[in-house]
Amino acid sequence: MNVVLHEGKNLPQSDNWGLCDGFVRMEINGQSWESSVQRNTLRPAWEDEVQFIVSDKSEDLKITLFDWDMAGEELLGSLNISCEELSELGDELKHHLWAMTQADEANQVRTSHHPVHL
Ligand SMILES: [Ca+2]
Repeated sequence: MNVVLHEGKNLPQSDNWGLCDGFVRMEINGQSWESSVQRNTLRPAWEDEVQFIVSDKSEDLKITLFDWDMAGEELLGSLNISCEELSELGDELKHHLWAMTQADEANQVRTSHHPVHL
């Protein structure tokens, strides 16, 4: 399964001396991937792509949004969506999913995917 991480918007200003340094971690079936860090912006544009090996469409893809900091990372929100739900999004337009994170309704991350091939 290929997942494309496009962009985020309305990220919180979580730094004292700056905006936000957003990055996203995706995990599924013991596989983990991290995007690049988009420094000092509330509207990051990652345009990163990752490929996961999926054996069961009912598995959840866990998408977690963080603010990068010198001292570590700060959790901003996360979302779980099953591969089945992703594949049911259907045509090209619906491949664009604005995923509302659960921790803060203002945090949004847009992902899209290509059809799941099993
Ligand atoms: Ca930061």
